[in-house]
Amino acid sequence: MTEKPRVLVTRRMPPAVTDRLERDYDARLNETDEVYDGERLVSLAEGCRAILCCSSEKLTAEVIGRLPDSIGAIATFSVGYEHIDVEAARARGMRVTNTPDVLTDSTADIAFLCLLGAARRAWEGEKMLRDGDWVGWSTTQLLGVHVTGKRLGIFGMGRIGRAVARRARGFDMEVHYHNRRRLDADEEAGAIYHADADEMLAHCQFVSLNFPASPETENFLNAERIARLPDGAVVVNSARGTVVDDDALIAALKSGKLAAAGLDVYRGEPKLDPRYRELPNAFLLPHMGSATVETRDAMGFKCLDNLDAFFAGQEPPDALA
Ligand code: 8YV
Repeated sequence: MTEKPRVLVTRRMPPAVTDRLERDYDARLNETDEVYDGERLVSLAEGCRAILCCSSEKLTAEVIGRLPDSIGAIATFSVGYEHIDVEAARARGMRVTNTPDVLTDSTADIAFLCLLGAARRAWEGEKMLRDGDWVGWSTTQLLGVHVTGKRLGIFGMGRIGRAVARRARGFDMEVHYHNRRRLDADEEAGAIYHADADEMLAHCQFVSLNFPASPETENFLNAERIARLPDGAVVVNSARGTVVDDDALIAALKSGKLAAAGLDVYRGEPKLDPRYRELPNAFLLPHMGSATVETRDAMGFKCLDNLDAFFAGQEPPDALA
């Protein structure tokens, strides 16, 4: 019998994924689910042939450069891969894979939850009720921003952006989008393309950010861009915290320039800027985009499909490098 390949698994996996890992691999599991820094990653990778990581681990060029030669593949349990220096891995002949498609719908659902939660003041309502402060219904209590029929601007019309657009159509929203390339008419499904992101802002009563984090998209939503939005706009970020300038967003939420924001992601997670917690018009979730049983299982299985292909000498289906 051939030996099972040893794989370093950096975070605790869902039970069904752990079962398959233990069946097919000599899995070095993380029972405590602590987040490994570069030092721990390098030492725990000793004797392993692959790493199954999450976006919580930073696989910088420096860390990748120190990994043992035995590491042939890095499979990340995420669609985003800004935490991995893919070029550094490629230079060392390591394969890198991610998990596209399977989290599209759950992430778009959370984007829409953020949109509705922010617009309709869901947190304030729930808090009032749970704190025992609800003295009864009134015509002017917790009035929010009407959603149906409004204009939504989607920045980044990849899989998740398009899934957000499908949900918006169910709310009769007029969908505008900015993307590096214009989509085909069937993919567009009536959405209005803007080649210039800055020009689109003036149309956006709602904004949904759906593009990956990169040095180019750092602080994309800054003070100048927020100033171009109509007064009372609602901003949703389910992409990455770094695409928003926190100072600018917080100032606009405080001044009333923006009616509300719905956020699922933060710079420096899990330590978000503490000022967000003080803002009643910020609807905040703890990075839950892909957090359904079905999606997390599918993400883990996708990592394993990629590793299975790698160890079988085949092309991994979701190869980035
Ligand atoms: C993951 C995500 O849960 O896939 C992504 O890029 O942001 C989330 O869905 C998280 O990154 C775990 O690695």
